[in-house]
Amino acid sequence: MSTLKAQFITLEGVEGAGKSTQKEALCRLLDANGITYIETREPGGTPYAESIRELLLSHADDAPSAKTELLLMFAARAQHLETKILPALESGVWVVCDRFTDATYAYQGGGRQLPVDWIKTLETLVQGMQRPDLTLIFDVPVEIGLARAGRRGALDRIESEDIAFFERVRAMYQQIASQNTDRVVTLDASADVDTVTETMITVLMERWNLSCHPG
Ligand code: Z5A
Repeated sequence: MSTLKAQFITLEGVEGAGKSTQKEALCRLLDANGITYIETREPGGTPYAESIRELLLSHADDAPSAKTELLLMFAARAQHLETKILPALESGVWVVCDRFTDATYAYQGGGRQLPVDWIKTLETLVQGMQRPDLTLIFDVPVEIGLARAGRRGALDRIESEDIAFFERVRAMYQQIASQNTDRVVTLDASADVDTVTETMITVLMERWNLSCHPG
């Protein structure tokens, strides 16, 4: 059993980077080490925030403006953070979250090209000083990620953006990684699933001094 304080872990990357696939392996590592955790995602994670997710990702005739999209991301986040993430961390339960505020910097800041200062202001309003303890960015060339994501079927509203949008998203993730080296670890997600998993597990076992390998 780990004696670390409950960790807030986020997974990030462009479409089809393999976050969901690798999240399962990460959770197996936590299980093997007797760590109590919850899995969650953004936008969403609570019933109310999942309703906002539905609004954000569905195709509608009157699609939200970029500013509306940004505000809805943070509205969902405020609810998620206050009612689920913080209570878990405060009770000693780790949180594994598929996307968080780095996705807002990447998609609304990079993809939509909204001012980063707006995002910083909303981040402070909604989160105060709360930040993830560890962020894993799964980095993959956009064409590879989109091809993987496309195999899953119909694309949602944001997935339907063009290549240039996702190139800006990826570039912003790379910038975030270079500016937050204590918090962010970038993994090459273009390799096969097992190779990415093994690299990730090695990084995590070293970081938290874990002894039990899930395999
Ligand atoms: N969004 C935003 O704009 N702003 C925000 O603040 C937040 C989010 C929080 C929903 O995110 C959308 O919200 C997202 C960003 C935006 N939009 N878009 N577009 P999401 O995380 O729910 O949805 P997603 O990014 O579309 O997830 P995804 O496509 O499912 O990606 P993934 O989880 O990284 O991939 P995966 O499901 O693990 O894998 C996809 C497929 O590839 C699957 O068939 C796997 O078997 C396969 N795969 C995975 N890894 C590999 C490797 N290594 N090799 C080969 N094949 C692989």
